[in-house]
Amino acid sequence: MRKTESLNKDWYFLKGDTRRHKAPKRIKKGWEKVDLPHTWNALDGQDGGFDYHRGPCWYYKEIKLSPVKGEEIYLEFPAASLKAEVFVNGRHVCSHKGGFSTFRANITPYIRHGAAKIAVCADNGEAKDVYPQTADFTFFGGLYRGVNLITVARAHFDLDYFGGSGVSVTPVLNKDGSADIEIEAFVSNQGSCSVEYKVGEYTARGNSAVIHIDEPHLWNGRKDPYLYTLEAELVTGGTIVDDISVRFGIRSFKIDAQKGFYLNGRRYPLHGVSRHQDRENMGWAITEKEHREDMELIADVGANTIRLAHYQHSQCFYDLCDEYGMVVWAEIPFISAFMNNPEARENTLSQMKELVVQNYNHPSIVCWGIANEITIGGEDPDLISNLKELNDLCHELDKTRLTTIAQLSMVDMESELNRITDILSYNHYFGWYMGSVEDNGPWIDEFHEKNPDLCLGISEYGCEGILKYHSNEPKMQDYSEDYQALYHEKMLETFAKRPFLWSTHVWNMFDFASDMRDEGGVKGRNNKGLVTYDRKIKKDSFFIYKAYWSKEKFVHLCGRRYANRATETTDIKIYTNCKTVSLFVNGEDMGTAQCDKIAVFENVALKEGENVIRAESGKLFDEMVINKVSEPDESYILKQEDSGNSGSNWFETLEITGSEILFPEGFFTVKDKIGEIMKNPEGLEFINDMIEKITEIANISVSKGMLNMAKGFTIEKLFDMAGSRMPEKAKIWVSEQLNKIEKK
Ligand code: ADA
Repeated sequence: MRKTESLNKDWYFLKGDTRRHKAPKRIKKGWEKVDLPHTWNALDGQDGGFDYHRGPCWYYKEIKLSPVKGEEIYLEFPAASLKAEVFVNGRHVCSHKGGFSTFRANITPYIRHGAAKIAVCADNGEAKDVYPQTADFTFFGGLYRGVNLITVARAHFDLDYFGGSGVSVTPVLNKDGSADIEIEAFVSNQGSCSVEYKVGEYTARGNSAVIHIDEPHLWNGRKDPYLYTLEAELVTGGTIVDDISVRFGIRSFKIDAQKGFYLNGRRYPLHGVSRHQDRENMGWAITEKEHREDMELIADVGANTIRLAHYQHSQCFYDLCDEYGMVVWAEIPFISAFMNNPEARENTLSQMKELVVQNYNHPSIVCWGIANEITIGGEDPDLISNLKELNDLCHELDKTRLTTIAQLSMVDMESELNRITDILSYNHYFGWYMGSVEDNGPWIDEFHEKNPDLCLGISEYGCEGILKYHSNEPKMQDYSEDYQALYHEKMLETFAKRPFLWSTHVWNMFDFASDMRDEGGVKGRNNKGLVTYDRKIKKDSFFIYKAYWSKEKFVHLCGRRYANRATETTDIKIYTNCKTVSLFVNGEDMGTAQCDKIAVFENVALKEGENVIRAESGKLFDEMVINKVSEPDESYILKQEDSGNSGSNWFETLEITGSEILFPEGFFTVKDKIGEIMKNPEGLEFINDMIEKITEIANISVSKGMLNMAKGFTIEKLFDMAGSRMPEKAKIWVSEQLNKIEKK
């Protein structure tokens, strides 16, 4: 019978660039004792500077084994970031590329004298043959999901095929309401063994079998995520030689371009969040406890879908999604920068194969995401063909689910990229990086009108919300908790009016590490979460979602961290899903408001010093203290030097001669496309120079890849994107420089 043991305790770890293809024979000085899960980037991956350790590092452990004849011994790696080389007793056992999927190695032939000296080189260094290489998150290195030892009989449910479980379950819901559970077992060295199955009272046998259930209990999302368990046994002569159990759920879904998502024949509008797997001071080396906490918070906000970005997550988390009834988008890290070489292409395919094979039985998953913002570097024909191959691969491996993609905001509404996958979503940051929050609705409407046959979702949208910043007049890019909340209020209104969207996913449920960032005075972090990186504080924006999504009644006072206010009166905003809410200030009744998710009590008078603010609805209440102070608290405003936006005032020094944008005949103007301007040598020089300036003022990082993509944009369009960050004077300056360059 199969035995699975954790090998997480007592490893030795060596950080540094040693020879990655030669296993160390023994531990020398400099090796550190560690337990798994482990990453070497827990601290340097989150502190900014884009200088976290990337490269090969070694793990080493000796184990005693007394293999019984006829048994096979496997090492199981639920993840090794980003690449791994595994050695046992000095001999190379296997290589793996991809930091997020399970792989196993049969080490039986490598065991010597009842011992295995295991050496694993994990490598998160730069490479051309593994994704991700460019993305807005830290690539934590290490054996961050632990290691297991599996002992099985020679005949066993397969352990070698792309890290899968060895049994695939495909529940088919029939028109008459009954279900056929199609089961397929993959067996190694089967010999005379037969396969027997049990699902509750139902039984079946054979490598392929079907169990018919007359009245199945459906997996019905958040309401009733019912799971069945399939027990599979490998039997010979009345003896069980191997057994596994697999959970599955019976459900149907469909997506309609006009009406959105359906679960089990009923409309089931999907609204939810994206999740990254890292945690403060732990990086990716988290345990079941952290996974559960994350899920509890996601359930608490009332989400019914999760985009598990931007890579394969832990089995533990997909299991939780099944148990909580979350509808899941699963994806591979084919992200941001397309690497045009055969090995990289092969890596997209192998990571996809692993994702699908390893997660096939999870009822929560409804779609496979083939890429995220992958056209940043342009829409290369080889990229399109890579995407199509991935799309076909998903369909070949899985006939029951759909394919999807997260498009870069700028992808043309009529691009062929929108017609590769079955459904699609866009990442939009109107109201943060560009434009204004009001631009989202019209964009969605125009897309829907132009593509009435396409199932559209919004896979990312969000903005930074840093707890220490506050304002009476929240503005885009002020990083305040208040702007973040306001932005999300507007996004929720936008979505409520557009029920044709098949899903919406907030970017992001949690703040996360991105060591290259320097945002709003916080180094190494993306602060777009509804909850802080340590999961300790739910920002105000969390509660507007809860008001829309959750049935659990609550009352939440906004602005509790905006504690010092220098005004005579102040507005008090409450998020709630109760119908009425009453406000008390220092015990005095300020009245009761009817509310539809938001209630605002305007111009509430404050007394000097402490004011106790209390919102009540029935037995529910929330309380906070606001201090009336004489001077505005300067710590609430982001300081220019902390903005990571050093040259914001560069335009002050610019010399302009006119006061408006002109369009002289024969010369370049802001109506010309960047690509056209770049064909002219002087134009090219100017664009390169301007990119640097725009990067500074607009705090947008315009990479070479992005520039490539922007070639089709006019300069006017760039102005639009920069929004308020591009002052009028700067626009005129750009226009005047262009007007000096003659078109040839
Ligand atoms: C992109 C990307 C995300 C995310 C986001 C942001 O859209 O897909 O990984 O980090 O940008 O916050 O800027």
